[in-house]
Amino acid sequence: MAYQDLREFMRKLEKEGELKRIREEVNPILEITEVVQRLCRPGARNEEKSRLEAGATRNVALLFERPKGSRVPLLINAFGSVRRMAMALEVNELDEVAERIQGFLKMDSPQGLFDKIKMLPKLAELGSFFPKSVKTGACKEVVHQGNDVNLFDFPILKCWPQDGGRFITFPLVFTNNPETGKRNVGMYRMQVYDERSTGMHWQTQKHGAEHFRRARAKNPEGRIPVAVAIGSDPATALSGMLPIPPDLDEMMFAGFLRREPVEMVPCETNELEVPANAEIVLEGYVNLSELRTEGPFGDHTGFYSLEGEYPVFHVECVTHRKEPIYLTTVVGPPPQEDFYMGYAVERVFLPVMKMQYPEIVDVAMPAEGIFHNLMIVAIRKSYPGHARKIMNAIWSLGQAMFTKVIVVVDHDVDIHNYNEVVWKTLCALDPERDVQFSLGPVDTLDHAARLQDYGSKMGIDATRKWASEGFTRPWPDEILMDEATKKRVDALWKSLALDPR
Ligand SMILES: Cc1cc2nc3c(=O)[nH]c(=O)nc-3n(C[C@H](O)[C@H](O)[C@H](O)COP(=O)(O)O)c2cc1C
Ligand SMILES: [Mn+2]
Repeated sequence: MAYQDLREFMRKLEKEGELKRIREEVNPILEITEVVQRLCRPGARNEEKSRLEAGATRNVALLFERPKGSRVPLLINAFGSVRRMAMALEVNELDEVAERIQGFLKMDSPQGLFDKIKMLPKLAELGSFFPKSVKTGACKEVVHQGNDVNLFDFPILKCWPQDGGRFITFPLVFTNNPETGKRNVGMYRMQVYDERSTGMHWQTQKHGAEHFRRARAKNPEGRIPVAVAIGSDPATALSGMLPIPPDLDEMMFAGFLRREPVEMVPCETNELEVPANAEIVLEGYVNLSELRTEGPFGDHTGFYSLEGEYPVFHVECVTHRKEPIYLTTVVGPPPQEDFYMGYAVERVFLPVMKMQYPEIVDVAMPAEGIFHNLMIVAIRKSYPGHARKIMNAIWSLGQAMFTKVIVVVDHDVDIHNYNEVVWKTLCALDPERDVQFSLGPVDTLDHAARLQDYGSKMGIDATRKWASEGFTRPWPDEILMDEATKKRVDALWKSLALDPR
């Protein structure tokens, strides 16, 4: 059974020792961030065990029961470890989700009748994940309209000292494509300007921004309806960050992840639908002619993203559950909670990449690469120029287009061992020959790019070079001891008395 809502996930976290309640009053202005920092940094996957052994504070989810200035409790770091991400998706290992996706991808275009019949149960299963419209739901337990709406009822964080204000950091932003009517859901931060308006940080290449541009092209003076859900069952809450193609409904994907359809309820004041189990819903609109300065904001690059001009969301109605829980997260110097979300995306979508490019053996995105700055790719190289072909493929693959540096290595490099990657990459490199530059769209948050949203990328071909690529010298073998010698030393080992006693 899927988690029915955020509370059920919270109870599970608490039962498993993965959540701690904070009864002290703590200020959502900066203080909560600082508490979270002391739990989750440094705390990269590999370090976790040694930190625990050293008696470091445990990286757990936190429920602040008394955030200063609000009656609403605040949940943070709920997804801030590989274990909690796996719990959120109800698997033991994230690879299990990847295997399920692979199962569906394999059922491509069956030829014979029997193949078609064999596929039916899978297709029916897929159909059973479609979101389901229901009349009403828990998110409607309390309704505030008009002057009754006050965003400051909620313990919205000011995360870092130079932030331009308080930011809603874990929203699901709902819009419909003005041309196709198809739904999009994205996680885009929202700077609170006053009781009833916020920024809408739709980065240029994201689907929400595309909806805005298409609607504006039709009617520059008009507005589009927008709804925001905060806090839902974990798969639904996470679906807003998934890099899936435009017009593919994130709510369908959430249904697939939780193996149960997401129940959707109509908004009170516009035609959009939101998850029935949401803790808090904001309904309103964005004027197509209005932009306002947004930021600065301490971002996941570990630097402040600069001020920019973004659309404004006007809130007309707030609905919430009785005693709602405010779900949020902090981004900042890596690794933070969003690293684990990104890591789950990397693992879950690997089969999709492999399906399109079967030569890809594995990919790794180190936390310090902030998702878009560095991707290490291992390939089974089978023709000259293959590494460069994969770079170009990645630069044209959905949000992987943002990847600033791609390092392509041979299939026998353990790309999750960054020491090995550095060693073998540098050894395989003739820099002038093996580095390739390209121009294209870059992440809006890249502050080093020559222009916002546009800049250069670098690919490093760190594979073994072939004669067919013009490399005429012999390529040396990697040094490895032979098995017979290893066995003989195994037999000798004890008598050498070299192990610590
Ligand atoms: C915590 C967090 C905050 C994010 N904030 C933003 C943001 O402010 N603006 C943005 O465009 N993307 C942001 N993203 C990334 C988007 O959620 C992600 O690119 C998503 O795929 C966008 O959905 P879309 O493809 O439907 O546009 C954020 C991601 C996370 C995990
Ligand atoms: Mn989308």
